[in-house]
Amino acid sequence: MQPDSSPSLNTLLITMEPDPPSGLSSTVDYSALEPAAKVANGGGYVSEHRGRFPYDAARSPEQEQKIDAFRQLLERHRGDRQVVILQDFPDPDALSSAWTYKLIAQKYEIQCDIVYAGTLSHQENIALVKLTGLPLQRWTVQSLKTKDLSLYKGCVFIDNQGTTSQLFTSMQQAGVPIAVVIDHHSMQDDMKAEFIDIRPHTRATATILTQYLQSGLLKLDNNLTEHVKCATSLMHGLRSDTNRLMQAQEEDFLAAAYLSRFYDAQLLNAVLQSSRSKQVMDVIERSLKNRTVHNNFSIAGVGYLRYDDRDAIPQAADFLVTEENVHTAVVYGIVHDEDEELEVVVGSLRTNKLTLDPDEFIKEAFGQDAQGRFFGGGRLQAGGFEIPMGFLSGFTENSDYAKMKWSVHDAQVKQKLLRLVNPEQNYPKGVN
Ligand SMILES: [Mn+2]
Repeated sequence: MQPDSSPSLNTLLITMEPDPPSGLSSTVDYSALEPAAKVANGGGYVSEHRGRFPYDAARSPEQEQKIDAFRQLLERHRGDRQVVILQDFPDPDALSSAWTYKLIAQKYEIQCDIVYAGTLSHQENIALVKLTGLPLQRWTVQSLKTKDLSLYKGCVFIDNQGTTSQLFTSMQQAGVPIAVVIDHHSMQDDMKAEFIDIRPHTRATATILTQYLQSGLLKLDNNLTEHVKCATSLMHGLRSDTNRLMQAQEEDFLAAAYLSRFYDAQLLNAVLQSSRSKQVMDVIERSLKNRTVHNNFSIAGVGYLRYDDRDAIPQAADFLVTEENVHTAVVYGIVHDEDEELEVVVGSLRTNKLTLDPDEFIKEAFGQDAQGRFFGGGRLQAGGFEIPMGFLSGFTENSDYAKMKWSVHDAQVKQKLLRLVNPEQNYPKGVN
């Protein structure tokens, strides 16, 4: 779900080419089926239905305005080159939405490079990128020094607001203006961008991008392999951010219904069939062993893990939250990258408790850094955090020292979480 990404794609054994799409005939004239009917919907507004698919979402005037503003933005930037920045560990929702943005922008002769700075670590994400040929580049902060950022007339944030990307600061420093932000996480910082579409109540960014497609910004064509693969990735993104559609709302189902005309079910199946690596299984095992349950919260520290296995953390949290009498799971560990001398405490939260807001919970638990930026945040039922280790950072061969370092961080994270989980225990009632 949340974070994920690496070029270790060679670990993938599957190299199937999907069959050519056998979708519905694109010659069906829906306007003939539904002649210019004025359809009122539950939202209380009336929309013109001529020429739309019968199950097409009726758009509110606000949505229409957004789409118009977006169209104008694309028009203004005709011929530009833009960089689309994903979170350091991009998930299927981010990957597929960015690809869709790129294809839409292409129609306006805007050339986009989709980049991320971290790792593709979830097996499904690696499979998705490999099997669909999703155009993606990894830019490390170091490699940025060799890039000419002045080529880019704007940067674009999709499924994130820059707070989860190491590239954000470099873009700011290079003076690349923020052209577009499309996201469904709660508003993070006060962002200044030319076009912003942030919908915290929408379950998936893929739903937003699918609505753009439905509005006619780009007509998907069953005969184009790239379109079929992109629709398949959107279906995957949408499913993955809605817990296989179990948390989907009407707009997500409508988006999925639209995508069902174009996606390749066999290809999606191949992506979903990808299996977990041994390392991921080991992290899940550690999370099971180390978990402690307080007030229906399951909390597990998993110690050190390699940067490439970072996505094992949300997967372990997904698993822990399935235990009886547990409504919320938090799993965290120290992620290290030996080559880049990087160490960071990474954690994931999953909850089934409707009254628990992961964004609020994480912000409250860990607070802000010296610059006033939160260590994490979330969306419905899921959240994540990353805490830099500062002076204590740096991988060491000395195992006693490493153990000591882990226990300090483990205790600190636990203490912060338990303050919220067991408030009474931590704030004893006054003597009077
Ligand atoms: Mn998302």
